Amino acid sequence: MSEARPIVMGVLNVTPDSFSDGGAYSEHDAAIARGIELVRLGADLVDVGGESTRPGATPVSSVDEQARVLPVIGALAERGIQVSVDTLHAETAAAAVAAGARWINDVSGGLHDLEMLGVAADASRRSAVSFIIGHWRGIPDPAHVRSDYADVVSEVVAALAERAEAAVAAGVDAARIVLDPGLGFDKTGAQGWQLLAGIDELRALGFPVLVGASRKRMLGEALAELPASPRRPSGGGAPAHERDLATAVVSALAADAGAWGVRVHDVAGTRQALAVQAAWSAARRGPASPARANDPQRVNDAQRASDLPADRITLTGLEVFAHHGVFDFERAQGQRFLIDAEVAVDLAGAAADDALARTVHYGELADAIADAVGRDPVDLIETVAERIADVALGFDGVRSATITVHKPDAPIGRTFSDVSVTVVRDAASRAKP
Ligand code: PMM
Repeated sequence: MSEARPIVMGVLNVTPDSFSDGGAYSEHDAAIARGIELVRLGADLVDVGGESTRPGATPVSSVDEQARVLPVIGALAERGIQVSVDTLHAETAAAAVAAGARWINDVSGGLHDLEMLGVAADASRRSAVSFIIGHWRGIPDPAHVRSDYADVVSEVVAALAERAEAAVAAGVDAARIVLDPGLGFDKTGAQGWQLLAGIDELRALGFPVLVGASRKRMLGEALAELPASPRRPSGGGAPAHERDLATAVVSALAADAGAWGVRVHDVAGTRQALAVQAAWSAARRGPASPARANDPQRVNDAQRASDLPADRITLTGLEVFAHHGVFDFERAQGQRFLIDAEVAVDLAGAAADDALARTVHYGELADAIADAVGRDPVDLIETVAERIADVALGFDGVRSATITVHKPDAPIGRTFSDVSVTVVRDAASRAKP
């Protein structure tokens, strides 16, 4: 049983046939409008993909994929919308992050493109990007289904544990990893249900779990015996778009089973199902417990750990010349310090009103940090980081600050590329005595 509402990831497929409307809008405009609509309906983040991973789909080059998704990602991110990029290609992932995506969703978990883990690592370090690792056995191919598992739950759990380990070894921040059992990817319907029933074993790995059952064949199979009805006029297994009610039911059950998130096409239906699940779950916990399931602050588990809202402003590589250090020559000569600052702040109001006054002015933040680093020398970069955190938390609306101070020219008698410290501070704990 889970207390917090799972995040809802709205699916936005930007493929040539997804948005053909006779030419009233360009495909990009229509996709952007649909992404905004998904958020209005209750999506916490929008998953933008430009290549179908359905069995038998024609592969798309990463160049074509980028032409489809980057303008959409850029436009949505500019409006303060949390965006993930659904891609198998490292180049697309990197370009999407540069365009404003804050999540990389790779259904192959880095197996399809060996550069992916490096891109995810870089993005998680520099831009606080999260990495969704799907379970996968290869390009989906109707002629070659690799669903021969002796025990699908333990094998998928072991494979995802291995991928997560590889990601961490490559430098991905473990707090930003999400695991996905990859329903429908080389799994039969029955194996999909076993994986959902075994979600606890996957959660036991310690990472948030995302469920992507939306409109999938396993739902059609579960409905196959039912007669046609107004909502399922086709009856039987029903075409994909007639499986939204079944998807919403899975969302509620996944929430009850402790899923961190659900990836769905019909956001409104899933939000209704989650509201019902939340009411039931709150009553089960009793009146004394806080109804966290209704918490309007849409956060993910990784972020919940440090109680950060999902929105953030990130400033990286701010260079300041200063005289900190334990050695006299450091104090006398000075050296470069590079600062990364991530401040958690609710950006919804600023985005809605397009109002600078309702957000943190990043130019002013940069100036304030530079002033704080430049003044009175201290021995430790820990002290410098703490000082910057104080400054950042002084900006209106900043709920927490993650500050990294790099000292790339530190006096270390070995070849090295960087040394840094990171402090994570939140406004609530600062307020306490
Ligand atoms: N399924 C699809 C595409 N992307 N991403 C994640 N994380 N999990 C999934 O299960 C998943 C995905 C294929 O479904 P679609 O064609 O309906 O988008």
